[in-house]
Amino acid sequence: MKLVQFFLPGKGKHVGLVRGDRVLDITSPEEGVRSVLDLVEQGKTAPGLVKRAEWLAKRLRGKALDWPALQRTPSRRAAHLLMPIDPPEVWGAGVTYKRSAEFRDEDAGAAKGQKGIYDYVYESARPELFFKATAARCVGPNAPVWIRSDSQLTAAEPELAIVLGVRGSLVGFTACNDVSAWDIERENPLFLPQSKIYLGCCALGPCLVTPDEIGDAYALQVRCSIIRGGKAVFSEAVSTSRFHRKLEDLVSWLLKDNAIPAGTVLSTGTGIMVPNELALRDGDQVDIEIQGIGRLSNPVKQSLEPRA
Ligand code: DO4
Ligand code: MG
Repeated sequence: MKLVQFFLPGKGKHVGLVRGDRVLDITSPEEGVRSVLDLVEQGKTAPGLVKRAEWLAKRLRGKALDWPALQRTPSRRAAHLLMPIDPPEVWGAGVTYKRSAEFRDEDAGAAKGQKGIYDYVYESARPELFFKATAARCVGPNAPVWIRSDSQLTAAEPELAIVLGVRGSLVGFTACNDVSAWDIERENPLFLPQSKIYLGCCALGPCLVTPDEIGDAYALQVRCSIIRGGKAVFSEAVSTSRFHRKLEDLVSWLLKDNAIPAGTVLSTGTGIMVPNELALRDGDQVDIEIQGIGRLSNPVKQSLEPRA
């Protein structure tokens, strides 16, 4: 099952179930369903979520919209996609692919053959988990992701993300751009939170796909393209078969001595490292396409001064 959130002019946020090229409106304030987060809280687990959404679709026989028509620049005057869930929390996992560990250690100046901090974490039983964002810091499809005003080297990090239900059950998958100010991260590892967490640091979408529909989560192609001046200046793909951990393992570390609310998103780390020369620029567009999920497209904006 694929679920989305979309905006309707004059009405606000609605919940949709994607069926082919159509999106069935399954919003039901009477049933307490105004958002995908409401559905996740009610369904609790993936089967519960699917059952609840199907029940609403059958009962409401709501209006259907055109899926391609929702894929447009957000505007108050036209229906458009929103992020597929408003996550109470977004967490990130790091160095979960060898490429991410090698690239980061090289850039941190670790001598060849020597274990750097990233290689250490790649091999360690304890994964790197960091707080990434709240819903207010995230954007949905076709809305701008931001380069912070004090960064000259911000990169896209294309990642498969999982959505958690109650007590850490896995209820869905989505695509995430863990936009990161690498220059700030490289200056000192203690600056990581500032490289990761700021307004517009995270894009999610285009939909939430439940586990029954995604198939093998360890065999998905993730592709990232950067479009500049109408041309793709970067396009690379990785398979999640190169993911070094198990999703359940990441979730169990996240839940240790921690209260993780339903609807939390955990982004699982990048296996594609965009070269430094292709750091994001104002006006770029980042496309992240994940097999079974679809394409998450976002324009890039440079913040010129700190925003309130
Ligand atoms: O350790 C820094 C961040 C790692 C990360 O975001 C990733 O590997 O995707
Ligand atoms: Mg990342």
